[in-house]
Amino acid sequence: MKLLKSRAPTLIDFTEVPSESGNLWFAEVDQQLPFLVKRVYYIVEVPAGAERGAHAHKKLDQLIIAIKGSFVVDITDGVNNWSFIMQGPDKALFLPAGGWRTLRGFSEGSVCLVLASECYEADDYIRDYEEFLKWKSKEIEA
Ligand code: T46
Repeated sequence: MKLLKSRAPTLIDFTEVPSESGNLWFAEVDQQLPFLVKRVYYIVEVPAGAERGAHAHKKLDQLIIAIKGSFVVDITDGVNNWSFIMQGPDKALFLPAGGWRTLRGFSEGSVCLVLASECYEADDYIRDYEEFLKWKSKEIEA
C-alpha cells in the first residue's frame, strides 16, 4: 500500500489514460491507494443546499472522489480545519479516521464516490459534535 507521510487529509492523484474514445482513470494499492478497499458507496441526487456527513469515524479511512460535478468537503480534528473543493475524477481526497466531516455545495447532477477501508459499522460513527470533542481529547491523552 502507498505509505502517506502524514495522517492529515490530503489529495491523491489518480492516473489518467486518455484516448479519443474517452478518458480512463485508475489507482492501485501499490501505487496511489493508502489502504485496501473493503467497501464502495456513492451519493447521488443531493438536493441544492443539502449537506451530508456531519459525523466522524473512529477507525474508518476513506477516499472521496467527485466522479461528476463538484462539492466541498470540510474537515476538522477539533483544532485544525481543512476545506477541499472536489471537482472531477482526477483526484481523491484521503479522509482518515478521526476527522469530523461535512459535505456541502453539491452541484446539480454531481456524483460522490467513496472507497472505504472497512465494511459498514454503525458503532464506528460519532454523530454528536460534543461527543466527538470528548473522544478526541481522550485520544490525545492516550
Ligand atoms: C461518510 C460520508 C462521506 C449503510 O447501510 N451502508 C453504508 O455503507 C453507508 C455509507 C450507509 N448506510 C446507511 C446508514 C444510514 O442509515 O445509509 C444511511 C445514510 O448514511 P449516512 O447518514 O451516514 O450518510 P452520509 O452521506 O451522511 O455519510 C456517508 C457515510 O456514512 C460516511 O461514512 O463519511 O458519507
